[in-house]
Amino acid sequence: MAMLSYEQKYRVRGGTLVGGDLFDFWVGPFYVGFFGVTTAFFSLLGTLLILYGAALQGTFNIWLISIAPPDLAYGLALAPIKEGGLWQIITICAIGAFTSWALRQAEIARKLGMGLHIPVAFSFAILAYVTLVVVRPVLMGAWGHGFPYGIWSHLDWVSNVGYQYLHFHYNPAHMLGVTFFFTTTLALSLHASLVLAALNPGKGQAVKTAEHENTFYRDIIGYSIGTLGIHRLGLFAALSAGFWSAVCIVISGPFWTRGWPEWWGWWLNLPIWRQG
Ligand code: UQ2
Repeated sequence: MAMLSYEQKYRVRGGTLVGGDLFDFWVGPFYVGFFGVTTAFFSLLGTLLILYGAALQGTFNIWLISIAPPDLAYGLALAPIKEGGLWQIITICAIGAFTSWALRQAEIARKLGMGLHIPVAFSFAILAYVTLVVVRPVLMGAWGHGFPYGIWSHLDWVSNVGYQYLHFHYNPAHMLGVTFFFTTTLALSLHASLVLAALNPGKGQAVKTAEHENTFYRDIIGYSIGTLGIHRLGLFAALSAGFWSAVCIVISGPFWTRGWPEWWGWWLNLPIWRQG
């Protein structure tokens, strides 16, 4: 892969969290590091185990491959390989790979003297996944509450778990999650279109700068959040989406077992309008 001559100056030594200088090198364009090795190990092992599970299942149709968690009867015990044990090992590989990836991001950020915003942001995605397959199953007492690893089957799982609580859109944390997901798309579309508009003024015209970007929003809504501000807003909205998603599923079951519409009884029962 091509590497520009000036990139050589960013190939600096140090910043490692584990392994010192031992894994402090690159393979082609890729930084390795201790966590590059562990990322590769867990990803490869996890992928091979998924392929083994597909072979056991008897399909290599990408949409239909599914690795199911153990039956609820196994509780929080280890299950036999073909009875959900595969799902348990694949889950360990996934968490190992995701965590290694975050720590590799942290090592590279440290190496370059940058902030740790990228690994912190990625950690919210890891948190959401771990909430689904570890925290909630542990709180509910069985690995069987985890979701199956399959493109089609995980959609069925989401649908079924949603209907278990009658109407998931009445879950207040779900409302916050959805709102933040939409806010994220709104913020990114506003930002991307604004930047592209400033950079593409038309043939022969000079490219516009942040002054024009600010002025556009001041003219149209009387307010500009600023070039740094829009990125702070975007990161906040995106991390909040992941955070509230994790909250909305972890409270469903461990802390609320009835239908979510019923949760709003507290509002209907406020003394100012409650009958009798
Ligand atoms: C902005 C600005 C940018 C931007 C955008 C805005 C110059 C390049 C998109 C406008 C954003 C506003 C007003 C906030 C909107 C609020 C929500 C909740 C979506 O002002 O500064 O920098 O990209």
